[in-house]
Amino acid sequence: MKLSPASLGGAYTVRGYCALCTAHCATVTTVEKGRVVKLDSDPDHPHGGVMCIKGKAAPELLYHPDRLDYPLKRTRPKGDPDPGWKRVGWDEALDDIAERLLAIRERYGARAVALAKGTKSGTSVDDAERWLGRLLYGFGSPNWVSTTHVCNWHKDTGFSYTFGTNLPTPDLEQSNAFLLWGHNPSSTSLILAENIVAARSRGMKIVAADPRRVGIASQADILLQVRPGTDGALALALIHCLLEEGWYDAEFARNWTNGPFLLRRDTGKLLTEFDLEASGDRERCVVWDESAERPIIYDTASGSMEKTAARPLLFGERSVRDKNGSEMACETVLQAIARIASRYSPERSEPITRVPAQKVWQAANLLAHNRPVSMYMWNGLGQHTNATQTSRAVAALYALLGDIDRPGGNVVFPKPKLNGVDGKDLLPKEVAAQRLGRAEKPLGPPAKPGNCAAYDLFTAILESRPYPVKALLNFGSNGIMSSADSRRARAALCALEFAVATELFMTPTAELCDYVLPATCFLEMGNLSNGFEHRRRAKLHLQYRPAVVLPLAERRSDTSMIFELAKRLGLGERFWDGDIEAGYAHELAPSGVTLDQLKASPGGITVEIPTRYRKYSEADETGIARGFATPSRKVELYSQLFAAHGYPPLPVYEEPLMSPVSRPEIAKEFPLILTNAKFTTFIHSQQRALPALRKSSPEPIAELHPETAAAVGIKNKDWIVVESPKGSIRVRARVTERILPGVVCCQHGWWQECRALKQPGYDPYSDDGANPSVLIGTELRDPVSGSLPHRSYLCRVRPA
Ligand SMILES: Nc1nc2c(c(=O)[nH]1)N[C@H]1C(S)=C(S)[C@@H](COP(=O)(O)OP(=O)(O)OC[C@H]3O[C@@H](n4cnc5c(=O)[nH]c(N)nc54)[C@H](O)[C@@H]3O)O[C@H]1N2
Ligand SMILES: Nc1nc2c(c(=O)[nH]1)N[C@H]1C(S)=C(S)[C@@H](COP(=O)(O)OP(=O)(O)OC[C@H]3O[C@@H](n4cnc5c(=O)[nH]c(N)nc54)[C@H](O)[C@@H]3O)O[C@H]1N2
Ligand code: SF4
Ligand SMILES: [Mo]
Repeated sequence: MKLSPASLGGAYTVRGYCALCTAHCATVTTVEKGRVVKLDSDPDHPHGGVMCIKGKAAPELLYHPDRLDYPLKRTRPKGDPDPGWKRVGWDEALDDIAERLLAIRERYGARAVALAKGTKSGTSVDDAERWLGRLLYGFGSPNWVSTTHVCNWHKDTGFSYTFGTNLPTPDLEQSNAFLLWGHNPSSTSLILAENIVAARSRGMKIVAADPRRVGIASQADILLQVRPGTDGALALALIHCLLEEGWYDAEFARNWTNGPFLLRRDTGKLLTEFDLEASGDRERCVVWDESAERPIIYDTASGSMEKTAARPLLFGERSVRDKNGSEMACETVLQAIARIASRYSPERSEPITRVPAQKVWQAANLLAHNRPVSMYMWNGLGQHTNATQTSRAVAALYALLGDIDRPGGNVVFPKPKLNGVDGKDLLPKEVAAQRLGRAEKPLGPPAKPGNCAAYDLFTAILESRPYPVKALLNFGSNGIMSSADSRRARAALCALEFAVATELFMTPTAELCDYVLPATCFLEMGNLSNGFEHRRRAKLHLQYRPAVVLPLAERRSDTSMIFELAKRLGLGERFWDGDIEAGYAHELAPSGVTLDQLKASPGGITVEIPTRYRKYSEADETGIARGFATPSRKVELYSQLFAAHGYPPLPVYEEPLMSPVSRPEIAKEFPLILTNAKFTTFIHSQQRALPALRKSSPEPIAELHPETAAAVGIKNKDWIVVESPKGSIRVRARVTERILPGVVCCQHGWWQECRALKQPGYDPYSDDGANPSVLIGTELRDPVSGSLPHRSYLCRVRPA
């Protein structure tokens, strides 16, 4: 690697961005005498202006004495208290790893090798993610293990079943109201929080739904403090208000959603042309033309109505004559939604959600009368057994507000065009179909976008179901801590024939592998960034982030490990014979910007592409509006795909599978609702070893309301036991008015010690530990996405 001559001595600064979390804040790093001394925010960058304490603490991460510095090989059996780590050379390690993987492929097939990776939104494995895909799919395995089923699937793929796109970027510069749902960007995504605060200061209103009054939610005009896991009922309550009061966008609903499509009352399925004529097409749907008072056909394939001047009926029941001449009772999709929503009117859902009815009416009124509305949702909705339906209900609510892709709504902003390198095209369809979990979740993460859940991997390892998995490449994922049922995770890792971890630290997961390879942190490696997430201008911004300093000791970047491994696995040609910069040049080719230009522009280059709004209304080559990227080209309030797979096609509320309502007999002993949340100081299971951070959050805590605490004799800062029917942990009580009574909010990720501050580590498996993953099992899952109930389980608390 080449660094600037200044790296040889003196002081210099390097522009880049912090790769620790999803915010990717732009930074200026100062190096003195070859040592990184500080990181500041880069004010001249479209993703600049803010930074958090974690980014500021990055020098401690770079120089931490517990960082892994050399490739290590296990010499003693797994499960042995002493792994017998032996330092080995890079070539020896990589040669042996490649040989073992090829042998396993030879014996069991490529699918017996799985690859797990740290989350994009909270690790710098993000730098390497595209190359990891290329490696795994080039090797021939479909088994890409991620945490998307408890992370972003519900806001992204879940949302796409309604809108044909992942949740787009809120156009906050032009929004008059913002709906924040189960997301706390002040702690977890600073750039977004900054955008919201700026919009608020020019008058934008905020509605938030969160069981806790924290961050932006604490400044909201209306905060809906919802019982965890009942957000679907709350969304339906808001829908009821919009429909009942006529506050929805009727023009948008009529022209751009499938709300006017007719449903058969007998089957609840969409009425199709085939119901009306023997020669009719099952793909063509029917709407009721109010002007002519007759049914007309909507052709899904072309996106056109049989009659251009039709005025589709939005609400109501109609009788149509079927192909046998009998009358068939039908209603519009919107009529059916109105009926479902009326069962959750604010007054009726108050006992379910615990949100006062009057607040729900106020929130609906505020949103409807302060358009355009933009929104964001995330983890608070994604870790429940009903997460998919909740995401559908929130999407339906947003559809009724009509602001998708309008100025001030959530907008699909342009990004520079780059060549994709993630290797998805290398995997044959029939191999992708064998992905673990795909049979049970045909519309879930294993199908779209192509991810396995850790629990399905563990079943394949421990029970050879549906087939054996023998090896794991683990690139910076701490699966022991991030998956539910950490004890089973340990058993599975111990049962593997071969496992490799690339890591910054010796984590509980790395500890169970055969090789542990030392990875660089973001200050020691370069990357090509294709656009930033949260701002319109930043999406157009390309940047080459150089290494600030040379890698310490023998650390290497994941990207360089992948390129080297690829050569040894016979994939050299697909990896530019190991030349990473040739790979970057290939990616950049269509953008009009070269790697040399980027290197000469350290702050990056913004590619000018004009924003287009309401792209759904633009005509396609046939002259018809292109609509949305859904099967019907309409926003799908009714999902035909869901219907075809036996899932409820209309958004419905399902009570969480472990709740006081669904399991009253368990709730007698475990009366409190267990949820969890992230906090500003740490990312998942990381950074507990950094003194600057551990100082501010030394111990694991659980938040609970004064009433909840008093009922069992708990005082603020007491050590308490949090118990579920599955297990227990010990944490400190934080007694706070900010949380809904009856709810206990934990934090996950506590395992690492901080020697400098003499703060202990925590056993991931023990009842005396602090790992909330041992509190929930993996049996109860969302039927579509396989999400687990990290945020709606039952528990009780007592003083320790
Ligand atoms: N500091 C920090 N930043 C991070 C991360 C981190 O670990 N630490 N992780 C990164 C990653 S991978 C992700 S996915 C994002 C996640 O970012 P967020 O979505 O903000 O994650 P959380 O703070 O865990 O959850 C958001 C909110 O959900 C609320 N909540 C809990 N249960 C419920 C519920 O049932 N309903 C509703 N409506 N709300 C509920 C919590 O009170 C919390 O305020 O953050 C990224 N950034
Ligand atoms: N109970 C509970 N469980 C949860 C959640 C929750 O809210 N509650 N949240 C879930 C969510 S949203 C997510 S995304 C997952 C996250 O789960 P994981 O992706 O497993 O995240 P971490 O636990 O932070 O582990 C990431 C590991 O990557 C290492 N690392 C960091 N950067 C690099 C790098 O550049 N290269 C390499 N090789 N290693 C690196 C870190 O040292 C760390 O050990 O957890 C999920 N699990
Ligand atoms: S919010 Fe903090 S950790 Fe995340 S990118 Fe910005 S500075 Fe880094
Ligand atoms: Mo996540």
